[in-house]
Amino acid sequence: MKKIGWSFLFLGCFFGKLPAQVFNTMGTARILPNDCIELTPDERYMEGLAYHTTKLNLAGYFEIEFDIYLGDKDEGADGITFVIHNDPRGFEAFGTWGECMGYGRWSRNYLAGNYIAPSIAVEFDTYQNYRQNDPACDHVAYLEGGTNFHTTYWNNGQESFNLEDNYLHSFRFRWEPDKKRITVFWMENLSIRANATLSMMFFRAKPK
Ligand SMILES: [Ca+2]
Ligand SMILES: [Ca+2]
Repeated sequence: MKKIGWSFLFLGCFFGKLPAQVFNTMGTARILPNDCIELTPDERYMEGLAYHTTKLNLAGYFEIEFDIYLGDKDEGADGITFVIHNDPRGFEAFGTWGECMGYGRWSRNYLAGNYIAPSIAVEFDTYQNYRQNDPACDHVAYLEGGTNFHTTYWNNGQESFNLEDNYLHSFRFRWEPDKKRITVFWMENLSIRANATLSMMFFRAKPK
């Protein structure tokens, strides 16, 4: 499959002020003056990451909310990932570009190259890649351990589901520590409910 697009394109718009020092950025990511972060420009083979510098306490309940914009080109690629990790590289951690969306690695069984782990992630995928078991439609999926390979996905029940519809989309991520349960809302629709199964190492991580 020929790559036709760029690594990922994302504008996360936050309510309230977005001071630049709250985020560590890498690659092409940049803080915009309108409380948004542009992860990549509309160009091919770009990769950008932005990390919030406040560490999460996984012993407590939390929700994280922001808006996502994936452009207006249905043929675009590849999408973005929302990642929570305890990778020893900290704010320097990054994954592979292209179909790995700055998070994962080329093959789930090949532990080489760049990937973020231990970690959990949600992908907003706009391009079908057979190696990652993607469906033909755009989709939202839950990921773990630095691989984009997934066996389930959410497309709002629409085979024509399209994330690049030129709209801002609300995203809400809920963490319930007692159940180790992740819940994801896309435009207030329940899109993912998953139990984090991977890496007790990750969940043993001491919050700071
Ligand atoms: Ca699309
Ligand atoms: Ca994909």
